[in-house]
Amino acid sequence: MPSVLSRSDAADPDPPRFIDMAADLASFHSCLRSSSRILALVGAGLSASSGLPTFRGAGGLWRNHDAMDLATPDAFASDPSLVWQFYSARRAAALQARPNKAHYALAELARCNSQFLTLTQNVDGLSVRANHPLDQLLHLHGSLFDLKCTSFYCDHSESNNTTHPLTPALANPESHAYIPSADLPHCPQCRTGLLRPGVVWFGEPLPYDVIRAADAFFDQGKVDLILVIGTSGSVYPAASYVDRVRAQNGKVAIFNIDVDDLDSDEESLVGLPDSERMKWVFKGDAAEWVPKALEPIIGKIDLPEESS
Ligand code: BV8
Ligand code: ZN
Repeated sequence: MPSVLSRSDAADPDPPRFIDMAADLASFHSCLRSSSRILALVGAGLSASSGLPTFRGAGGLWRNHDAMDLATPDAFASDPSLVWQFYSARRAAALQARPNKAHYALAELARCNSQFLTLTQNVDGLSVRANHPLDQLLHLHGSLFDLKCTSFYCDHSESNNTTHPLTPALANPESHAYIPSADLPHCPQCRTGLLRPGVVWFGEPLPYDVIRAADAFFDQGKVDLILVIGTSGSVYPAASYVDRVRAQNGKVAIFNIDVDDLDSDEESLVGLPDSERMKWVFKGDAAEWVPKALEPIIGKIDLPEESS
């Protein structure tokens, strides 16, 4: 399945950066100034420079398990001990991490433009901790800090539970020991149901209210621009939002450290007058390039002092 980011383009992925990046930035700035309705689709690469592993490449393996194999209802049903150790380790890492400048830049753009909406595939909670206005932030795949009961007869769910560890048995992230279900997180309401992380697992539908809110944004008018930040665009339906913007002749700006494997005809784009240009590609760390790209609207972004 070709990723949404590749479209019958073939070019030398490695043009002389200096000139292009500066020229690209100026040309993108004029596009940004003339765009009123803006979307951002973000992925694990947004949080990479906050120290959190991505899904592809080395970060995609946890104890030799492919992260995507553990993020399924079947994995949880067959080995809740392993899956809870996986999610407990990710909760710990996310709690340790701090939002980076790109998280803050998107939050500031939301405050500057009421018609800006961030669609995050990330479950790490860093956009929330960067004070991104919550009514302009949709968690497509849930959150590590939401929990819900797995019992069919119980509808208990809770959000923003940052307790760590959730049970003493999950205290030691290095322990590979099997944890009996009795020592795994249980539902405080029905007392018998096993709790699970409030994330969307593969094969599960995205939250209905989230899908509806994203559709409502499209129904309210043309999306002029989508920022595609730190995502491989390999998971659906999240990746399809880029197609939807393209389908209505919206413009696309890609922020990715690994542009090389995303074939893009940068050369042929650079020469085009800005008004005709449909795509920008910023190769590099999102934490560096997103703030630069959004500067005309949000000004300079500084990280807040580390709170003690
Ligand atoms: C569903 C939560 C139906 C859990 C996640 C159509 C075609 C093919 C397949 C499908 C299809 N439709 C559905 C499917 C199946 C499946 C799917 O997409 N499979 C893929 C693998 C082919 N989709 C589903 O199952 C979805 N559900 O379809 O339900 C349904 C409907 C009704 C009733 C029943 C069922 C649910 C998908 C959601 C799964 N949950 N996360 C958890 O996190 O544990 S997905 C998870 O993986 C993330 O949320 C994210 O979405 C994805 C990882 O992708 P990225 O975030 O992009 O990360 P990745 O590592 O891949 O890439 C990082 C990028 O960043 C790289 O490009 C790298 O170069 C770049 N980068 C790195 N560092 C930096 C950087 N960029 C900038 N700066 C840096 N510093
Ligand atoms: Zn319950």
